[in-house]
Amino acid sequence: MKKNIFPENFLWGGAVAATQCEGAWNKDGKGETVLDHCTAGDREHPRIVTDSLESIYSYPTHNGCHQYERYEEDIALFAEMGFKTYRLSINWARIYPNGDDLEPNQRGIEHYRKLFQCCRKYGIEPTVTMTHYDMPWNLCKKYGGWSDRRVVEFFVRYARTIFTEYKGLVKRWLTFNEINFGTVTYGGIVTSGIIPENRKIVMDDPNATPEEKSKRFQALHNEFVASAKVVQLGHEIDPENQIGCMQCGFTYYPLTSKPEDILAAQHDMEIWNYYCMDVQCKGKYPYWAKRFWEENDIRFSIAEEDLAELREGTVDFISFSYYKSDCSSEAGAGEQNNGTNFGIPNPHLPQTAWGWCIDPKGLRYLLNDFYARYELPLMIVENGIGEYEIKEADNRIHDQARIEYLREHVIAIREALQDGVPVIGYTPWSAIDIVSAGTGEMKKRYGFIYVDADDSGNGSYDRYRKDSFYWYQKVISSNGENL
Ligand code: BGP
Repeated sequence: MKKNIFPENFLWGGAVAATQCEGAWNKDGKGETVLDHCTAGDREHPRIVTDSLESIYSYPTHNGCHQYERYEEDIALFAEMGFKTYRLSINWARIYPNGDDLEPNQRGIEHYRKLFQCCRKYGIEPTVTMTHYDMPWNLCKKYGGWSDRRVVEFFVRYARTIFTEYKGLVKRWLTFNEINFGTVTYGGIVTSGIIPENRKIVMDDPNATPEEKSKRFQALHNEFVASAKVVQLGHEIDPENQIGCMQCGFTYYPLTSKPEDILAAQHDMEIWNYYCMDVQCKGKYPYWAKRFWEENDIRFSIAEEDLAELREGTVDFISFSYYKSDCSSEAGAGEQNNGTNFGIPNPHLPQTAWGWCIDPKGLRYLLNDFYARYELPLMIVENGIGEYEIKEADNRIHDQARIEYLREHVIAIREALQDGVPVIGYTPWSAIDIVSAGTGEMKKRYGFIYVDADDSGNGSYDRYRKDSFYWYQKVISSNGENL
């Protein structure tokens, strides 16, 4: 019989983000975050950024799935599934409500302490994202988000607080969620904290001015410096800390075998993946960056001491999300981008209801590609399928599409392990139904656990095990043998 390829200590689990699951958006001293100020949206009505909170009070992001109050129940369910790890995030604005406060909010600190203790009680190791689309709104308004260098020190202060408070409870950390996706994209606000001029959240604006682009790349540079400082600080405070970067894993294939398309795909891989990963994993900007900045009129300042800081603060491992792959062509994504997709759909692949190409082989490809380049352990911290789902009269939820999607991706991970890639864990998105980051909808469901809630906040918010819950339980108990 073939030996099981998954290592014994493989980290099976599930993932969420605070702003999407907690709710309690104005409770216990929490400050407002960037996502609190994003309306819900869909293809016809994209999300926008607004100053007003009242008009969007009932939007799903403010409610999440009520995990702030119901975390004990949720963690018990995760334990029932057999989770070894739970990937969640600390909401920055619960600890430093305005971002630039001198003292942290004790009630926020205590909340996460109890939550982590609860995980530990069930033998679940928390994997904690330090910031996942939750920049305090005050920092966006007052400082222009990460484009202001002072924010680096605010983040370091926040990191010091959480490393110190949760020493011994949390040992695996991720710095910035999808740093490449949220900041490089010119219209993005969620990671950069830069409020776009027109308040529209588009993914990639071909009309962005050199000033706008420069601001984004300055913000990204400041995040890199913050990440490098925080990695060093985390190691000082507890040498057992393992600190990783978190990247949106983009797989780009050439649309055709035309050399121009091949170069376009290579270019996309470089900009969207390696630009951020090189800095965080190798401690330096990629060799082609200078030409890229020059040709795109991107100008920003790199302080004298930054380069040394980047060299010293490289990460211990790589984590990334993987949902789909796209194609690149000489002509660019153009109209097909439509503000909702990011690249050209692959004619050989099926798509989800939201138009994302389903491509398990692309995960094996990316795992090999990242490992060949960086030789660091890899963790897939998001992977899943958004679906419209219904709870049947007998309270069952038959999410067969999810089971198939995840099964094929677990097979891809197994292949990569056989290839020799050190994959350390897998936390599908999402552990439980939560609000979509992209659209702000509750009806785009990803979880193993169904939450009885709709987009207007109606429903009991009670939890129900989906078919995928029982499937994943078997996968974990057999350590990936029984798929
Ligand atoms: C990633 C984010 C998550 C998450 C997921 C699914 O980009 O890190 O926060 O939500 O995508 O995307 P969506 O919620 O838009 O379907």
